[in-house]
Amino acid sequence: MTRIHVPDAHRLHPGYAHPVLRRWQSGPDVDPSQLVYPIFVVDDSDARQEINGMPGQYRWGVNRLEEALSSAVADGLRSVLLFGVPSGDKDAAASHADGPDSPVISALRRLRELFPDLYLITDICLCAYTDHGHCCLFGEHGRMDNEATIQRLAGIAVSYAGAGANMVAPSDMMDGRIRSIKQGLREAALGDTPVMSYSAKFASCFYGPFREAAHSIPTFGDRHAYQLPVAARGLALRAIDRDIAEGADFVMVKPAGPYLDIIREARNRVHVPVACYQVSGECAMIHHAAAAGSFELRAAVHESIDAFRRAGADVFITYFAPDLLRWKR
Ligand code: PB1
Repeated sequence: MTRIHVPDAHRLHPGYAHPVLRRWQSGPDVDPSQLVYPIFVVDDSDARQEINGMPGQYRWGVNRLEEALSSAVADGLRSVLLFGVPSGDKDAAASHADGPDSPVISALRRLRELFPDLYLITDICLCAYTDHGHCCLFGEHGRMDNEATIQRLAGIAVSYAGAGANMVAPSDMMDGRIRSIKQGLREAALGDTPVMSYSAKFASCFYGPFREAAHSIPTFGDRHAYQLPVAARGLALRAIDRDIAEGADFVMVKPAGPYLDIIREARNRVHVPVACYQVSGECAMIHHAAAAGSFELRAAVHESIDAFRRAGADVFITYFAPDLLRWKR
């Protein structure tokens, strides 16, 4: 057979034959300030509790937050996302979310002392604090009360912003919560607190380890009535548009890996930074597969973050943030 001639215009190898060129082809690297580390805080001030199903992650007491974060902050961590995990005191109104001894409020005050420059984001939701484990309040007919819930969420956002949160991030998926939270912050003279909306948040099975960590498994039913159907592209884009229209300063796609298409569409659609959340189940998958010898942990983590970056994400919420910063060092 005669030798095939490949025209120069079809020859791609020269463009990535060298590591320098492969770097050129891959776009800018992730800056440490683009990483956000989710962290769990509990009522027991001296706690350091391992989390089954989330290798390397712990529930921390306020007195152990320096131990939890000092190394990552020294490596360049700029931002954390706080999740409160109460030991008890759960009720239908999620009262402990912003009560006087709220774990999040205590953590905000301690972190402000420990790391004055650390950017503190608080998750805003009810599920860890309600006795039914849902992200909403229920009305007298036992149905989800969306309007009562968004009012409650606004109150929690005001409490957290007043206690020192730099940003609030509602993960509840109620309709109209961005407008409600923005109004509540404004009326409390906290209107300069930015809101990152979990706009495109899907009813994913990949939250399993988190629900174990946060003791936030619903006592009945599921969250499919308010988290997006996993294959619902149109609803995700409508939710993003709506939240922007209501004043969201940032939007998020969650989970990240199985939703790269939504990240890309969000990036092309909006003019605000797009965050993605590599959730507990995604991290657990990578950990367990690496432990089983399927691939090298560091390579898999970097590849996942590169995929989010290629899809257009600007902010990366990931439990691997401390690892990425340590490896970068
Ligand atoms: O890492 C994770 O799995 C995140 C889970 C996420 C936190 N925002 C929620 C998912 C869920 O349990 O439905 C918590 C919802 N407020």
